[in-house]
Amino acid sequence: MAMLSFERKYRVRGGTLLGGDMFDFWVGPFYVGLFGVTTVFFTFLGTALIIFAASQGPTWNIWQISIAPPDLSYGLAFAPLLKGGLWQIITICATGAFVSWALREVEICRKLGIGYHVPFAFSFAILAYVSLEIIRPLLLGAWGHAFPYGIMSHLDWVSNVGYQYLHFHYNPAHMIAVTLFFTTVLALALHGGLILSAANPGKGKTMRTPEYEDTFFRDTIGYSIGTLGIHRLGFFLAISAVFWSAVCIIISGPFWSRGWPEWWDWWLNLPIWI
Ligand code: 07D
Ligand code: 07D
Ligand code: U10
Repeated sequence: MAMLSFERKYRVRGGTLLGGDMFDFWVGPFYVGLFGVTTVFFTFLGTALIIFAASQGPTWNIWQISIAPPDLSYGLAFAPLLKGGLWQIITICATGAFVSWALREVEICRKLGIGYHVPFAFSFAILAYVSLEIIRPLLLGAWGHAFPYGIMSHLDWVSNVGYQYLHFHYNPAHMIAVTLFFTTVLALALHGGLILSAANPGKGKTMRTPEYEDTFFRDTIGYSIGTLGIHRLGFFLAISAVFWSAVCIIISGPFWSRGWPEWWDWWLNLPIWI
């Protein structure tokens, strides 16, 4: 890919976390870095193992391929390759690839002299994944509690785990997470809509400045959070949604093993009713 005219200015040496300038170069549009190499290593190994595991299974149907964690009876031990061992190595590769990707983002931020907000946000997605695949199974004492790698089978896992707690919607942290996800989407729709309405008003019309954007919301709801503020809010909403998702699954099992509707009995048991 041709180098864009402005890239020469921004493609500077330095800012690496590890490895000095060993891999401090670009291939086409991509910055490499030591963590680019580790990303490629873990991704290739992980993907190859997924393909190998699929080759041992009953189907090549993309929707039905499923690489399951070991049976609960293995507890936290290593399992034979075809009995969940592959799942265990794939999990190491996936975690290695996600963390490498985040660290490569950090190096790029350092080169550009910008904040670490993007890798910080991505680290919340990694936290959610690690909560599901590592932290919760560790707390429950068996890798068999983790979700399997398969497009439909991971949905079966979500549904099964949901019904294990009778009615997952009654999980209070799930409620907070769902509300935050919905609010994130509302905020993005409002923001995208507002920016387009001012910056892209249609042929022949003049583009409007941020004061118009502020005024729209002051006229409508009496308050404008401002042009920087809406990005802070979006960032906060999105990472909070994922944070509360991690909380909702970690408490299910390790800290609450009955149905979630029952958790609300604390309300009926308040001394004020007696
Ligand atoms: C749009 C960025 C692009 C990413 C894409 C996903 C793979 C998997 C692997 C065949 C928004 C690439 C997919 C690399 C191929 C194999 C072995 C991101 C965008 C396009 N899920 N989930 C999907 C993952 C979990 C749930 C789709 C991953 C939890 C539900 C896709 C993980 C729970 C539904 C997918 C993960 C859960 C989905 C679309 C990891 C709770 C759907 C994802 C690593 C979070 C939806 C058939 C998307 C669907 C869906 C991937 C974890 C629930 C296959 C990689 C266990 C209820 N999930 N998921 O657009 O259609 O994300 O499923 O944690 O309804 Mg899932
Ligand atoms: C885990 C993804 C991490 C991804 C990473 C990157 C690649 C590279 C490459 C594209 C967390 C992967 C990258 C592979 C790809 C290329 C090139 C994100 C992760 C690191 N629920 N529920 C949630 C709702 C019900 C249940 C979360 C709604 C039922 C269980 C969210 C409803 C029952 C679990 C949520 C609903 C049930 C959840 C998911 C409605 C089932 C979880 C978001 C409207 C009968 C999961 C941490 C998330 C969770 C979770 C929403 C219904 C069960 C808040 C809106 C009642 C068991 N549900 N749910 O966490 O908290 O993303 O996971 O009914 O485990 Mg739920
Ligand atoms: C935002 C914004 C803003 C902008 C923006 C954006 C947010 C202020 C200024 C950005 C937003 C968009 C562009 C909108 C669209 C985005 C989404 C909908 C999000 C989802 C994104 C995707 C689905 C795209 C995913 C694509 C990826 C992850 C790229 C894949 C990259 C690679 C394969 C190469 C990665 C490079 C590495 C690891 C470094 C090392 C590189 C090399 C050694 C050389 C290159 C090597 C290869 C190509 C081979 C590597 C192979 C790998 C990794 C494994 C592949 C394995 C297979 C089996 C295929 O706010 O406004 O505007 O723009």
